[in-house]
Amino acid sequence: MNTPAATGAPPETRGLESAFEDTIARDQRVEPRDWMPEGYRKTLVRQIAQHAHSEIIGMQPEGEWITRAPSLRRKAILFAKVQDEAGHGLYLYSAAETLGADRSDMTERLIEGRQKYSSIFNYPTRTFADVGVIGWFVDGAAICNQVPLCRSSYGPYGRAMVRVCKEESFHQRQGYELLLTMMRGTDAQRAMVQDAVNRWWWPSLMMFGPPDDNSPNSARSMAWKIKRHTNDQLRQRFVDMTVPQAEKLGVTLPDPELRRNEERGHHDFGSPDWAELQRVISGDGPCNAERIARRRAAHEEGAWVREAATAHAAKQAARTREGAAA
Ligand code: BYC
Repeated sequence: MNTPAATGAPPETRGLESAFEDTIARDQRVEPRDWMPEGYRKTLVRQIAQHAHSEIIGMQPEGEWITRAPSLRRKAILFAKVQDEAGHGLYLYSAAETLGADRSDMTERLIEGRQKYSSIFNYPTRTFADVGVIGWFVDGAAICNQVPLCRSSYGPYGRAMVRVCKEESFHQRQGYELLLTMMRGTDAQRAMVQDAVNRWWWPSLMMFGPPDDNSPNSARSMAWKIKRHTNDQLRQRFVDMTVPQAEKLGVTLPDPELRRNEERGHHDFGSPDWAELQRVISGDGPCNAERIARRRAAHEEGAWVREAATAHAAKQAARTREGAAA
């Protein structure tokens, strides 16, 4: 157990540490000004930075389709969704800043490959059906993972998740509605949907992370109530939620082992290729290099905006000082 004595906390922080443990035990929120163990702060910065980077990199696979969307309506919807993802990234960077992380440092770490982002965004979007399947699977997986994070023990993270989840629900429904429309279309459109489902199913299951017996961070994060469920529990929830939706849509999920297990009250399913997940996480997925190169270029192209904003802030601060001195 992580009692103050067990963690070997120095005497001067023991009272603080037991107050922190008490907050967690009572299911109350830890706020930025509260004392927290360094491990708790570091775990949160790791997870929140990775989450923020995922939202920002996640704009790329779908963003590529904005100019090619088949109608003005689809273009407007996709534009709005990709903009929402930028917004999610910004709330999350702000949440990480409340823990003392520096935004430009996080960006540097991302483009130097020292901080991770979700494996899912390293796969290519080949057809417009991929846009629908990303909404259905990827945003569906995000909802399963993130709704429990609304109760995360760290206040700013949990509160950011409330708004993010509302928008993710809209994203998921737009994806599913797009696919329903395509399934009512031609044979070629139905084939495009099935092909996209086949390509995105396994990578979507990998979004939940490695299996529980190979997830080094889960136990600690769950004890601190940063994570509320294990990777496998959330993966199961996603499969159970998605199977009836696939039946309604009229597509097959590409897993011969997938079947309802009445005894367990859940679906049994096959195992994703965990070696593939490791490869993608370590930088060797189909689009890792392209995603990072694009992010690096966008960061460099935006340098003048950051410089202008800094110069403007300095001018305003000088004016305020002059006003106060006058
Ligand atoms: N991809 O001990 P584990 C979105 C890493 S945004 C890459 O289980 P943990 C959306 C993991 O970080 C989707 N890396 O870790 C956006 C750890 O490495 P480090 C992002 C992964 O933290 C736009 C190592 O593997 N969502 O949905 O307990 C459009 C061992 O793993 C992955 C979030 O970030 C992966 N799939 O659990 C549409 C949600 N899996 O850091 C949609 C918040 C594992 O020790 N994050 N790793 O070097 C979480 O819930 C957790 O961090 C995870 C991993 C479940 C992802």
